[in-house]
Amino acid sequence: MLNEYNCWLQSREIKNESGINLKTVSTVFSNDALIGAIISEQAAEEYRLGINRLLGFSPMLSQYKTGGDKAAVYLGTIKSIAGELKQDLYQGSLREGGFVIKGNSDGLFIAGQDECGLLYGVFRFLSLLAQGKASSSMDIKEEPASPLRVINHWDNINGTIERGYAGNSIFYKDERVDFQRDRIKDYARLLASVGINRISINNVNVRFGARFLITEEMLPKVAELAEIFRPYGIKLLLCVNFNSPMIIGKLPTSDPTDKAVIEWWNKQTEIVYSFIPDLAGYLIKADSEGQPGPFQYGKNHADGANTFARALKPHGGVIIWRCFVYNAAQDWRDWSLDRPKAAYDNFIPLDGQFDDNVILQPKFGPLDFQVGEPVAPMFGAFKKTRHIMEVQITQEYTGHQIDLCYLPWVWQIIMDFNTDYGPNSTIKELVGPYKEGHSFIEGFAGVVNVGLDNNWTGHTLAQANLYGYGRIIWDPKLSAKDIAREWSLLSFGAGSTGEKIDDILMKSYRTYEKYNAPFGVSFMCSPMGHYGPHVEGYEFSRWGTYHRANATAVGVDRTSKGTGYTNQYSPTVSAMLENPATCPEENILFIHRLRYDFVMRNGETLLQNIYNTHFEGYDEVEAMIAEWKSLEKSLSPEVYKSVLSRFERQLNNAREWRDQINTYFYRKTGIADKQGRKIYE
Ligand code: GCW
Repeated sequence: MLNEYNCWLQSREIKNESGINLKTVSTVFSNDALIGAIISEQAAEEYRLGINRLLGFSPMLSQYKTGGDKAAVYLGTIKSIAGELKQDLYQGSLREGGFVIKGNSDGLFIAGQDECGLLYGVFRFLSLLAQGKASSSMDIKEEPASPLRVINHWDNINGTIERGYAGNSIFYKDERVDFQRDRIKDYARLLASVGINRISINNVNVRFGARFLITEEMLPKVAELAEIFRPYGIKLLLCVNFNSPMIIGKLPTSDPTDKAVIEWWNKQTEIVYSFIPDLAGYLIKADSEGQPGPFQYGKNHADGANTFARALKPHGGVIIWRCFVYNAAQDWRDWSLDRPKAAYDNFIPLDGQFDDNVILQPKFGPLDFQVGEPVAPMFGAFKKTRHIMEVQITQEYTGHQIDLCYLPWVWQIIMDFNTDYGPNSTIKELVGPYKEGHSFIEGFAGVVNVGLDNNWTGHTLAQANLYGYGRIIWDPKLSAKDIAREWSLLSFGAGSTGEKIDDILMKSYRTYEKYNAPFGVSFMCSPMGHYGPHVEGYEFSRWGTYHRANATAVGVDRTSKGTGYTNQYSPTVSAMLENPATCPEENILFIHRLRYDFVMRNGETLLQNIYNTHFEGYDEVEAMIAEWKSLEKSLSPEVYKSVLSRFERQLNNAREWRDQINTYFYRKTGIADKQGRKIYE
């Protein structure tokens, strides 16, 4: 039965049906690189732990010696195994982190392109073994699609987490870095097992004591964290405050073009690297929602980013620069401003002006992680700028890990989105190493959903979102269904329980979407908290998130006749979105302002579809609860009850959404539900 803490790395005494004797292992490492040696050692240790977890015995590991005893399994790099054992596992070169798993009459070889590749190869092998898919004739070659596979923490130094729904921070407590070593190590293992290789450990809103994480006083503790993550091939990123030269350095300005400011960043960065020589770099939220940035000095974001880039360059570091830059003090009276246009308008004109160690990080959608948002237009449009895509694993707008919402579902839709800038320009085809003149997306950053809760994610089934994030960015061709199946097999084992659970997962996104704000119209959620409905909660606010419903129509016209947002896409995508008959219906109110009597593809009016989806959404939650109840006997009481109690809260939430949305539109229109279902006055 599931031990929630162990997530997808369960202890499970399975039968070894692989046909391989997994007991004797030779390590074939070349110990030339220090960090590489640490990672290879960890890979071997993970093999030992993993076999113990799954088969209940501890294999014998020994260093390979020429002429020594034959082993059953060999762990090394492709190069070291070719050199020592004359096994030609792969000619050519895989990407960093790639690996080969190959069985032949000489044994089973798990070989990385590099040491991280070995580590990932070991984890893949263990995963396949646990899924009953390992065999003595395996022949697998893999390499990650995304070079940068990043986790972002929005953890605050006081231990709280911005948009965190699974307890307090695993990194901080009482204004300081404070953590349980074992817990962090277990976390690093979970992340490495799905291929994560970068982690930012503090909130992008860098406030209070967190502003001093880059000082000599706080760096020793940060360096301890780096040391725990290092053997797992995970490098740290630190979020910095743009005004640090003033806050820490007591300079009169933080103007990124000022000589003293440039000098200050160079010096401070040297200090940072003296504590953490392999720091991946900095991450910054500038000119965004109250955070300082270059605009306050009349400078643009290339001026800002390049100053950081030059300070980091001598150390091999990068600056990851968020594109969530928009005017957060808008006037609802003004229909001409359109927040979703902001990121493109601010950054596309700067394409080509960023140094080669600047990586931009736009959110996947143009607004803010809403249900039913289209993919942002800058993807496919950048040609000379390194960039990654930001998604939320934490469920800020998707139910706070109270409601079940399986996110790989929507990530698959994102991956399949065709930017249509020539052939091979779907998002999943664009994921890959940066190349000038191409729009390759170098990876992803996921705002993570973990905290100190014993099961890490609050909702036990939300573990599938963390797992799925790692898997889909490693291989964007994986489907949401494949990932759900893998995850449930690893978590619950073979059999109908896991199958039923992945079935529930697969329905959950659409169900959530049905009772939420209709058809991509967005931001009908409660202000600040973002859980539950408040239809006009943001309607007269300063945030630029309006739906503008009146008695006849709802939505914002973002076509070329409206705000012109659709002009930011390639001509074919723009044309597809502009036409209500071809615009995806889940995004239709994001792009169009439609009358309630607009007829949708199923022949029903928009209004009737709003009613239908909201009734259905609630009913589907009820059905999921019944399915969950049918699993009681096959689950531990702890897991069964905690998930059930969340489902019960979800049902209440769905009820509020259903009734408030339906009543709102009924009051606006005076038109009743065709099917006569209960809509409150
Ligand atoms: O959606 C908003 C969130 C903020 C968050 C911001 C961002 C970290 O409500 O909590 O701040 O996005 O992405 O910067």
